[in-house]
Amino acid sequence: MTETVKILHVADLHLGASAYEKPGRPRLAEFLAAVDRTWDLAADEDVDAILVAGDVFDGYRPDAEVEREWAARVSRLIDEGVPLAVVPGNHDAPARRGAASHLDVYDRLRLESVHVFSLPDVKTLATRSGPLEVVGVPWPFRGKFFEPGESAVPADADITDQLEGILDDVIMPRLDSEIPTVLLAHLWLREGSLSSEKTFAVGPDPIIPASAVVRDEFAYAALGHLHRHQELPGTDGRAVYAGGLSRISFGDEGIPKGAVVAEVSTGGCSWRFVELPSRTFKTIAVEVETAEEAESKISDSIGAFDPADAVVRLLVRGPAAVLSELARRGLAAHFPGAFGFKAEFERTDEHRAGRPSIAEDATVAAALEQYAVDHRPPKGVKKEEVISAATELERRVEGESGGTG
Ligand SMILES: [Mn+2]
Repeated sequence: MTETVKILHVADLHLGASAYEKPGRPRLAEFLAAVDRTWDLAADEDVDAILVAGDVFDGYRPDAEVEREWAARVSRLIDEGVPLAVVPGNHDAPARRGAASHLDVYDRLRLESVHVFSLPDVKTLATRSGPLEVVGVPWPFRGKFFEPGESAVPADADITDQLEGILDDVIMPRLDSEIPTVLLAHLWLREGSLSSEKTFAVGPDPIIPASAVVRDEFAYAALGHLHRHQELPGTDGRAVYAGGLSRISFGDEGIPKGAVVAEVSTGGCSWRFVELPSRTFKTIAVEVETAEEAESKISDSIGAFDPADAVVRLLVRGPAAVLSELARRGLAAHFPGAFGFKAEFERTDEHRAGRPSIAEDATVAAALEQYAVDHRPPKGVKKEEVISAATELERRVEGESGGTG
């Protein structure tokens, strides 16, 4: 009979992500607690190894605090005798050729039970249940670890070809058929679906077909990058995105977060997804004709939903004059105890050009709110950031003119 190795697969921790943070209320503790719960789950399940499929950090220059806390979590696994394998994701490393990831530090320390794949490679983990082969594929930055082809920027097809070549020529011949093998990769595989309904514009992310990397020799493919937990179609249920550990933004609204516990052998695998607690993101939409009816319509829409600790987005549709009245009043009071709140307005009446709708005595914040109602903010511009920067500027200017020097 063949040995069975039990693994825990997690991805996209994004330690250091700061969306919806407020002064004095950082989110790092929340993201770290999610890692701790995952490690607790691994201990409860008595797994033989933990595989992290990339995006440990939210940025390639993590704060010292973020790095220290990640190191503490790596250290816990060393103490518990659980081997850890990690592939850097697109958030973990700069795109520049030859640039290091902060995760590479753990590779250079040559820790016996900690394995980092800075390049595609195969490593054998010594687990309590016997050896486990891990084929690691870090995020394929265009031109980073692939030789550039004829064009300076390799196309997705070039990256796919080169990745297939590395697997065929370098990695697959080295596999031991007596040992269970898993793939650990941070990749955007074409068959996957995104966490949010929005489609991305063509960007720097190479998208490759699953068939290029999910080989028959792999009992299981532990994937990271797409923040929606899913089993990839056409892979006999062997290729799985863990789907992220924490809800970061509204793209994660309603999507379960957690880890996958899998049992793998040379004969195949079985796995199950374990949902772990994560912050609630909730969108509430209302349409109003008058400012007077807004209160009751919003209350009705909230219903039994408890906003405590949630991040709430209130979408209000209505005539511009009503929206600007509501923006002036502020709507956050409807959601006591919410961790984060934002209101978004969509006008239902025609925009009459040349009609100024910003009051002369409006504050900068109110004027920008109204501007955002009248005009769609340019792509990539976040209304909240502009308002917060403008408010800070206003505060500083006032502070200077009335300050004590
Ligand atoms: Mn990613």
